[in-house]
Amino acid sequence: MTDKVLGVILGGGQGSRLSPLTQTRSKPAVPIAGKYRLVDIPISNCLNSGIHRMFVLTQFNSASLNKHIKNTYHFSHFSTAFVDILAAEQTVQNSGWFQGTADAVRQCMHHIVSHEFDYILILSGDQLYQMDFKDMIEKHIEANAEITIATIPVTAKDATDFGILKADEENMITSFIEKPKTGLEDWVSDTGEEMQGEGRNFLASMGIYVFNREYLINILNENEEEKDFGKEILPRAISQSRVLSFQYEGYWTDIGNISSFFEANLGLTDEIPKFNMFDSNHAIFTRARMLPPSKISGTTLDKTIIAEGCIIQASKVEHAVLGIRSRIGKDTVITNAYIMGSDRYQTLEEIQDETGKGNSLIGIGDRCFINNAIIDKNCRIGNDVKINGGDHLEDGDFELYAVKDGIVVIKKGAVVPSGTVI
Ligand code: ADQ
Ligand code: ADP
Repeated sequence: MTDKVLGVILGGGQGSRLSPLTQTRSKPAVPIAGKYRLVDIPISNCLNSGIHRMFVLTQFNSASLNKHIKNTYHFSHFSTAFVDILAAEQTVQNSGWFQGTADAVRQCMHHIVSHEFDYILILSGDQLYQMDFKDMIEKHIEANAEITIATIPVTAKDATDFGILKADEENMITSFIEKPKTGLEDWVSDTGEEMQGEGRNFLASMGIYVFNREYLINILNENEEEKDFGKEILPRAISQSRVLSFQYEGYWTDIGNISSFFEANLGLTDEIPKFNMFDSNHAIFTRARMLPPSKISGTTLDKTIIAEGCIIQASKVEHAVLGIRSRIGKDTVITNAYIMGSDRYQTLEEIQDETGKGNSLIGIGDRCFINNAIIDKNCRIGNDVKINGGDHLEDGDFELYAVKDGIVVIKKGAVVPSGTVI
């Protein structure tokens, strides 16, 4: 049945909420959990569900995204599987960017329809979850629905950030509102005893949709002025067709902004993380890099994830994710931080040469203190640098770093001189 499904991953608009991580790369290429990229999550969910053909739609066709997809997702010549990137492109009919999620799919339709499929699975590119889409597609077919929306119970506090809906006793959606700002009391649903016990009384759209092929083609063609699924296409569809709610109760989180991105990454260091990277039935695929094992000396480690190829001499690392090829100098203390690592090692000659000139090396130097921070790739943090994020810092965007919700984000490739205090 999943061979009749084509996956479409919405790779992101401008990604401004994740800036400065998206300053030099597209959103799907943002590194997470020390060794993966955001786009690996929906792609892995598709592959684990038996969906082997998918497109990634992106506004910016960055070199790093292309390289990652090309180097990671290889399939046999005898299989029909593929993961292809479709970037916003100028055509005779269209000169602009994707104007919204539905517009992105509409503009790529001429590529999409050249494949055979009965159902199209539309996914967001910025969510952390492990879901088997087979169940959802089965329910969609059984219910003879035109569209199925995956839904999850949320609290009143979260409800204003999502599409909220109500369904009848057969789970057919009767009404839908995108990100309601007022009148929330009219949108309470019976989400079951367990969810109600947690105060999760509202059914939110997860931004995961199954559409019947012809239905999607027609609704997009007939309503060309409608650019967005959540704001326009879905409310229209619900008023005129069979739209099913598929309720999901596993772990799922939207990682659209810096603080949710930070929390999602550090959450992986919990004793039993809600997102389980160690589950071989839901493996997360990424590029195989053949890096050496990590080398650690003189360090007290607690609640920390360390990717491959790191060289760590810090005195303490606590509640942190250290990405591939991270290098951390002596007597440095790192707490509550995501260090993304780097793309290469420096040679011994280069290290000698740079040290002789008094330059900082790739990685983090000696005697530094780093707390509440994200250090993007390839940064050179000198010695005796103090980076202490927290509520005492005001949000702002500077040359080397930005502060968002008290989290300091050091920009990719930034050179932070010895002795700097942030
Ligand atoms: P949002 O996530 O706020 O709400 P949106 O900004 O439209 O909706 O993004 C959906 C996905 O599409 C994201 O992965 C985003 O990066 C991507 N995207 C956005 N604009 C794009 C463009 N122009 N080109 C390509 N990709 C683009 C949506 C639904 C809500 C639902 C939440 C759940 O509208 O109803 O509750 O998802 O997270
Ligand atoms: P990002 O991961 O930050 O989006 P890219 O994917 O574009 O960045 O860069 C990663 C790739 O670039 C790595 O595979 C690495 O081989 C290469 N790379 C980046 N910087 C350098 C450099 N200074 N020297 C050699 N290779 C580099």
